Amino acid sequence: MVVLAKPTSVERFPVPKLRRSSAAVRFPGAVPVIDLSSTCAADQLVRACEELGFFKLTNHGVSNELTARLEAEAVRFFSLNNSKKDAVSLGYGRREIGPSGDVGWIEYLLLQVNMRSLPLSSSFRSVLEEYISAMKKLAREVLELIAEGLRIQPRDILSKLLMEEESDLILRLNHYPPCPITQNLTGFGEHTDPQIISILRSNNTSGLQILARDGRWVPVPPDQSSFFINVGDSLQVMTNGRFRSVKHRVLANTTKSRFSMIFFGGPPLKQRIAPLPRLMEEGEQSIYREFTWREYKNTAYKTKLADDRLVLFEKN
Ligand code: GA4
Repeated sequence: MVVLAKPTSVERFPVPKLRRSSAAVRFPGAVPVIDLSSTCAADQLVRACEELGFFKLTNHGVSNELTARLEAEAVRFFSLNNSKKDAVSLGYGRREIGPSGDVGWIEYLLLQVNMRSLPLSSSFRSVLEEYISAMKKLAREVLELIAEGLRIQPRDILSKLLMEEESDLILRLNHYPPCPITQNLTGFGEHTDPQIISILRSNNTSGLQILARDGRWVPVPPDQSSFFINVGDSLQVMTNGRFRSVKHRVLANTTKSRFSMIFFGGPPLKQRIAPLPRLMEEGEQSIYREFTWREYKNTAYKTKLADDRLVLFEKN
């Protein structure tokens, strides 16, 4: 059973009106859809990362059965009573997001991928491990295609950052319970992801929205069999602002639960985050001052969810 406190201090947002954005003109249907098996995938990925920082991935090779198994475990977990869920002291959260006072109509499990001993059932743990290796493989494939599309070598210049023993990988399982009494309630407030890339899969309940370049919130229709990928702040820096780390948010649904699982790919803490020299044109200067992933992550955890964290690292 899910018991969240009353949605008193969780913000409400006006419903966005649907109009065509400039990105929608180049990508009919607002969100670019990229077929990973297509021969044009590399170029399309780069274009989507530049124009929107967000795309939907089809023909990704991850079995629906694996996702369904993980979702079933997550549903089972979230239906436990709160005292049992609270006992998973590392990782389970309800309503509070981050340490800076942000709240949402949500409960979640936030799992550091390299953390071995979680007090979860063995069936849950084994499907988690399978899913995480599928996500690492997919992240590798996407990042290698992006390097190909950017015409930079070596091919694993980006993907290797997520494949190291100390890479900072997170899996987040979110449950947004229905909220029948309040419309347009925030499930997860607007924010950008600090990492390199994020790979999201959800059930068939709407709620996710992305911020288009013209300032409009664009609803992303759910698609249970596809993944949605977004550029994170670190990839924006590594491309010196050529790729966009897209702002996104989730509104709670009045009738249906939304479940989502997101894999966040971050580099090792000691990794320096800076524009890739191979991408810089002659005489081009970095927009950002130098920093490590540790420094960025520590700063992120001192900010509010909606803050623009990258401006703190821009050169004046
Ligand atoms: C956003 C992306 C991931 O969900 C997350 C979030 C993290 C958290 O929930 O603990 C943060 C948020 C996220 C960015 C700013 C800080 C940290 C909450 C918050 C207010 C796990 C992450 O890595 O950064």
